[in-house]
Amino acid sequence: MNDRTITMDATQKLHFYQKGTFTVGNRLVSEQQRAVQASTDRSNALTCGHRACQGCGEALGARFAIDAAMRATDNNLIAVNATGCLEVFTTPYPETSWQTPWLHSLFGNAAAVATGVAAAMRVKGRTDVRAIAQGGDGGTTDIGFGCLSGMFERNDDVLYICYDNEAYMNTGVQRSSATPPAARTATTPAMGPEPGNVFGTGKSVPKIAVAHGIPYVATATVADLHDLERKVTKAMGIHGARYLHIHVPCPLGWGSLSHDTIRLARLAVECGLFPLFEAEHGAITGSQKIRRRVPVEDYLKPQRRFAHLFASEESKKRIGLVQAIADRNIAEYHLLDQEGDA
Ligand SMILES: Cc1ncc(C[n+]2csc(CCOP(=O)(O)OP(=O)(O)O)c2C)c(N)n1
Ligand code: SF4
Repeated sequence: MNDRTITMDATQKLHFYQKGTFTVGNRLVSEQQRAVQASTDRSNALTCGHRACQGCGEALGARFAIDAAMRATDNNLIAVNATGCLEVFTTPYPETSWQTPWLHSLFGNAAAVATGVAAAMRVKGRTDVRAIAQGGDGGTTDIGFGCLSGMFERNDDVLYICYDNEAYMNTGVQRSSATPPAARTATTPAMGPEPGNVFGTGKSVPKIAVAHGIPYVATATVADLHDLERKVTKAMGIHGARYLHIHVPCPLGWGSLSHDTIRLARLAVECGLFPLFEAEHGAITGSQKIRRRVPVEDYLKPQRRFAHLFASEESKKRIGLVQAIADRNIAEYHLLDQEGDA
């Protein structure tokens, strides 16, 4: 029986995407469950004409996230953007692709600027106008980390969205503290006995956000835009500090094919390397089960940044270290149901 047959079965739960075929789309689910993009009255936060690379996961993630936030706030939204690809490709002066009030902050202070926006709206009595801050993983997990932690601990009324493409892409693919182990970047070359990014380094900002005890934290992926929209909508229904960390493949930095962006994002989830979870007030409240578990090789192999792992039998042994990380995530976030297939 193939997945198409399964979707015809009234007893089978329909999903926004189908495992096996990797088919994705609104036509598979009921009208009420469809993504904002299926609606002709969508806000279209990020219009065409911007200069992102073909297949840019960040452009896709931002469009869906900000569209969902605009819808949730009845278009009463101000977005603050850290320096990075998203800022550069959407706003080459004097043009802009944004259909919402939008401010460019410094590279490292988007969280603080959005806090100021929220405070200004409060002073003006415009509590209906909500603030969002957004940036790449470099702007979030490295240079903007102090401002972000301050925003969290003060419980400022801001949703911070990190678009995690796992390196500083805008300036030529330098390593960030979100770059995965073994990945080749301009600053972690595939040379020497342990090529690529060093194992045991980096940090999980979603986990650190949970540790701040803020009202809402979630991870999301461009492989499941339906789930991403749901999380943005939920976040905008809450006041106080909120954090959303979206996994966004970058064809240029990852050395992947433009048409593989969604497939890679999905494989990252299905191998366990990018766990999808939600947390409220310091406690994990749920995680999304892996629907069809795959070995990490399936995710690593199509990306040139990991090509050195497949160069020799000796180097292949290091794939086991990456698999161990995925296995730990699967156990920690309970990513498999009892049968091992959700
Ligand atoms: C203080 C400061 N240092 C360095 C830069 C140069 N710079 C601009 S964008 C960028 C990298 C952005 O990386 P990331 O935040 O991961 O976003 P991405 O481009 O990957 O989306 C850097 C280093 C800057 N603008 N300001
Ligand atoms: S370098 Fe990566 S993140 Fe930047 S526009 Fe291109 S695909 Fe998107």
